Amino acid sequence: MRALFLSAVANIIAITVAYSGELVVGFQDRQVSESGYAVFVLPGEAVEFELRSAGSARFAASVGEVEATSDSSWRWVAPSESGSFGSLSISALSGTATLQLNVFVLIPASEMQNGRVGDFRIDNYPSGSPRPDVSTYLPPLGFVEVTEANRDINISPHFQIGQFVSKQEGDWPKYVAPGPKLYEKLEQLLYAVRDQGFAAETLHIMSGYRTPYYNRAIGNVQFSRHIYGDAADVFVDIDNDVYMDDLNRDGVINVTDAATMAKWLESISDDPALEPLEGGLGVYDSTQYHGPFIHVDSRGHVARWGLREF
Ligand SMILES: [Ca+2]
Ligand SMILES: [Ca+2]
Repeated sequence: MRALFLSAVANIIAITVAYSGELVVGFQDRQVSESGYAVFVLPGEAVEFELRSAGSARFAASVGEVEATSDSSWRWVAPSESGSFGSLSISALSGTATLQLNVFVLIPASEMQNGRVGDFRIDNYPSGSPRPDVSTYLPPLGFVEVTEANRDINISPHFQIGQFVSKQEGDWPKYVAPGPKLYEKLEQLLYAVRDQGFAAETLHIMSGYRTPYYNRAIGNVQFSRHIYGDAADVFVDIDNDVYMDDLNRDGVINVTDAATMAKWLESISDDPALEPLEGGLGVYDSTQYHGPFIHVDSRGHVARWGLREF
């Protein structure tokens, strides 16, 4: 017990030192040090925020109510209006460091009627679990209401909520089960891509969240991570032609480019920061419907498929 406690303290100190000079904030079992991440909350839910870097900070909220619980922690209560959104700002009292977070107040899953939120069909989530870790397969507690007004809001520094909406038919609003760990993992993948000399501003999300209804319609497996919001099929697309780029620089674009992208993600999997983001990684070849891509998810345990060496 004592050893566990000491190791947890050591981790926090190591992370704080690594980000020295920036603000590091913990909330909801997460820790962020960059602006642009989103906080997903149920209406009226209280969230504890804690400053984990040195110094003191002030906390400002465009929505909801905030009270300081110490000089480095706050209790913020989300607005009661589901579907609303706003921002939080944590600023260092000395220096210029500021951390801006976006807020999405979820539509509670309990508001679904006949498998729908409004006109948008979601359908029931499968019961049970294909694995002993049942918590990974619990239905989402709520959904982000994505509209033309908020689709361009960031959920992480380089990704917007609109990139993750299901391709199923229907008008706005659409609904997305949030996957904060997935978004952190995609940021890490993007950094790995940039480290290889590809100046991508984001990754192309071919498929992000899928409702159980849509997932079944396209014939996918029942417990697909896409229905839990923590999976995405992605590729690098700097030239913006909605097709994978030539990542291994061999003059052709094929499955070896997807395998190259998978290799880059695997190459950073030893990073302790990625350990809580562990999950699935699959390589897919092109078909007549799509180009090569990789599947990435943060299901919490290792799953690999389609990986290959060239
Ligand atoms: Ca391309
Ligand atoms: Ca290639």
